[in-house]
Amino acid sequence: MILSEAERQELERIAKKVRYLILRTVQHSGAGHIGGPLSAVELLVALYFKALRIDPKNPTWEDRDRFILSKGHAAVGLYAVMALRGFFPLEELLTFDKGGSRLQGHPDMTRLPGLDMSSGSLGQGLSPGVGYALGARRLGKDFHTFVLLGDGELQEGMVWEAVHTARRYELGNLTAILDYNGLQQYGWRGAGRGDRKDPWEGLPPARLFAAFDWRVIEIDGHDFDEILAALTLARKEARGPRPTAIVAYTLKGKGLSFTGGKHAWHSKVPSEEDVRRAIEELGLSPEEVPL
Ligand SMILES: Cc1ncc(C[n+]2csc(CCOP(=O)(O)OP(=O)(O)O)c2C)c(N)n1
Repeated sequence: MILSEAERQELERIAKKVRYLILRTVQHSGAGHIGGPLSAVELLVALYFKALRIDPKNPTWEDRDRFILSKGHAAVGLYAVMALRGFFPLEELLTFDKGGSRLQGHPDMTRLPGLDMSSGSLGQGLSPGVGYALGARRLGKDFHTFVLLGDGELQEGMVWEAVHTARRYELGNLTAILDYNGLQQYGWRGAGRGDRKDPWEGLPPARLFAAFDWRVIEIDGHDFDEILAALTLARKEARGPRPTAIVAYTLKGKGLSFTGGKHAWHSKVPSEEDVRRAIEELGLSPEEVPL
């Protein structure tokens, strides 16, 4: 066990607040994603509250760890975590997806300090991750680069070019985290779109990363101890030649009875009633529901 009981409880409390903030923000803006952000909550909380070397007061610090949300449609989850971590005021979440806002529907690094890459066009985050990791090696810096991917986006060929390049340049200082919830925008088999097959059936991503000689760690992506153990291990061998892939098994829409495992919530806008129900299910007190 990596965490004390008190630390685990604290992280779980933060995760509940993040889930509420995701629903409230999307309900308020009238647009956004729910399922993908909810499945990545524990991964994002573990990164921003424990694993990443960052300073919210100095978001452009040269020696900070780099984090790229390659599954950029989960931006609202990242913003909720960054707000709670002190990068910007919580109320700013209510500007989400508005024209002049720093919090665009997909991350825009030219607007919000603290973002290391703009993303949203799936498949493009690992390549700049390779760039950061290679840059660190060439400059003799010890920051680590983490990239969060969705399983659907693994269908983009550019991901695999980056997977190959990272091993070819021996980037042990690069870690890809796969939010493997098994659902994409429209789900798969029998999900209302005919009989399309899960593209990874018979081709488990863990095996594919291993085939490129990455170090692969498989975890429960909602278990803070497992997540933090994997992130610690990934950083430990950063001087070595093998990048690390953390394959995190998750549930799309995790945390609420009406969203869990339901691809229909990929980008559905919650009603006020949905938000009220979420607050109740999460067991949040009035002070924990600030917006
Ligand atoms: C290149 C590209 N094609 C399509 C989309 C539209 N889109 C956004 S999210 C998504 C599904 C992504 O599935 P997955 O990577 O598994 O993410 P998650 O289930 O974690 O939300 C699609 C098709 C996009 N953003 N970029």
